[in-house]
Amino acid sequence: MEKLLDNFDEFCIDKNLILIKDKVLSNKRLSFKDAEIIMKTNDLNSLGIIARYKKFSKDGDKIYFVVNRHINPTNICAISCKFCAFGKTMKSPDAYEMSIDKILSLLDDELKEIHIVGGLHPNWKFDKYLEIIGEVSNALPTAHIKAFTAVEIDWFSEISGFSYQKVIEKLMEAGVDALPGGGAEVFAPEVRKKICSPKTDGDSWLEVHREAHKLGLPSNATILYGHLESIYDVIDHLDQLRNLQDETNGFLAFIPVLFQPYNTMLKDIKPFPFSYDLKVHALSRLYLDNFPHIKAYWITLGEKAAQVAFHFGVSDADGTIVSEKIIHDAGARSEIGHTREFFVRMIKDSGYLPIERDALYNELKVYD
Ligand code: V47
Repeated sequence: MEKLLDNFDEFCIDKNLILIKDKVLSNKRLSFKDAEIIMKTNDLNSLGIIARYKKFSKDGDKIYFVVNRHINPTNICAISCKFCAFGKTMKSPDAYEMSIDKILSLLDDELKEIHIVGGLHPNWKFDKYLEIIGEVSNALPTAHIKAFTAVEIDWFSEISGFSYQKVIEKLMEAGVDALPGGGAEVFAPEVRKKICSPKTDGDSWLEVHREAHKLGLPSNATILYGHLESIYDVIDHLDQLRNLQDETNGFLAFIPVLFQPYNTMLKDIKPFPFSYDLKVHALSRLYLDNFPHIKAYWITLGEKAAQVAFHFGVSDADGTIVSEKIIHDAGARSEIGHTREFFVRMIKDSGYLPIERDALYNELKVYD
């Protein structure tokens, strides 16, 4: 593995990256200033090699994926975020609510992870959400349930009058095994105000995850990037997550989520260059040295770009997903319906070893 960095000082074009490489080689933590160098470099080749070295030092050539399914029980949402095309008002002709029977009809025995998130329904009680989890858990005890973002948990706390702790305990009793990473967006308050002013603030998002980790419930974290944020907002976001992980060690994966503008109130934002996606993924791997995994969310990146991201520090390809509404309502063009075999091939063709996992990263099958 060390060979990856042989002759680095000679072939790298941006000599500022030598300092980053030396720190990574000697396992020293990157500073805010180092992160700034990474986000400003144009030497993508050299950056990719450093991020790949860091990924290899954690899990060698393994890239994980899961046979999973996303379920969004309702798109009716009490708040309206400018970046979101999914949430609808009760009166919208596109509003929907799934019955429990409908939700159960989406399950099958192959699934190892059920990812459940949705709108903040103005009329549903907390008990309704607990019922959904209980029914899914009973129907498919062999799958892990990864459900409800910190924003939803904050909402459940508001509508039930329970503390975050009590809400999370009840969700765990009902069958939740992990929290997804959504709702983090960008913690920087001035950007948050512009893209999702009514939403749970960054401190509350972090507090929900702190509580979950204290209770032994693992979680993921995300950043929504590619809209109004600066590189300093990205670094600050990662810094806050790294600090929380130092405290709790409860995060499993970090997922950069590329903003999709269509049908949103931010539709005029110009796309960022692909180099920015690669830098965000590489920085995530290098800066979040205490996070086990960085995920390439192929739904937003697209399948081909996700394969490139495997060479920029990524160790997880998410999974089959089956049906996706939140990002496709905003124009994502990734295909749905990919099979287990698709992921095996996608990972192998990139030169990595496919590992099928469950939601908690237990290895289920090695495809060598
Ligand atoms: O937080 C909403 C994002 C997120 C848009 O934990 C948008 O394993 C892009 O949380 N363009 C939810 N993104 C997605 C999410 C997630 C996804 C995959 C895996 C995991 C995990 C979690 O969707 C929201 C928000 O950032 N989102 N609208 C949009 N227009």
